[in-house]
Amino acid sequence: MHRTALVKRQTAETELVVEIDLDEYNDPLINSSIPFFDHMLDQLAKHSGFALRVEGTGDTEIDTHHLIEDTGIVLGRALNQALDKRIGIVRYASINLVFDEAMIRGAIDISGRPYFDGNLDVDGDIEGFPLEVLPEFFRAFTDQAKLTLHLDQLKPANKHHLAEASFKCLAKLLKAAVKIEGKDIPSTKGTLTD
Ligand SMILES: [Mn+2]
Repeated sequence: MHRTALVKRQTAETELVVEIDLDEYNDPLINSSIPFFDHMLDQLAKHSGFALRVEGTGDTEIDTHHLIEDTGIVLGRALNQALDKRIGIVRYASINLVFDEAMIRGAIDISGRPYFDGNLDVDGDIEGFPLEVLPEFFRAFTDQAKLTLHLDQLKPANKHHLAEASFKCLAKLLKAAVKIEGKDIPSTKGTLTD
């Protein structure tokens, strides 16, 4: 049985739909209304191997911050829902992800405990994608997905490469950590959701 979820969220600021299948890959269906963010979400879909649909609209005439952060919330909810009780998952993964001069050291624990830590250089803006939303996106995502994520930038990097390496790193971490390798919940506590 495939692990899937469909999550919708509407507020006065944004409206989002995320659909995910952890056990099947399809061409990504991404339309966040922010082109560079679409490029990032395409990376997330492609390199995680998940079937992913993200549709978003919002008050981007004010700032793209709301929509990008809220996408993290809804993506996190969808992942949490698809993982259900997290039975049999690998749980942990770590990787150094390089993109030319950019290098991100990432580690994940699908632990049930929301935690994000990282030292990403957040100066600057790429076509309506302010880099300062990167940690906001990852924090919103980990809060809702109930997992621990560390993304550390090891070297100075071009902004586009840095953002893209971060999303690719998250994708590869998720791909490895959600794989099923057993039949029980990989925790001596007996739960990864509480
Ligand atoms: Mn690119």
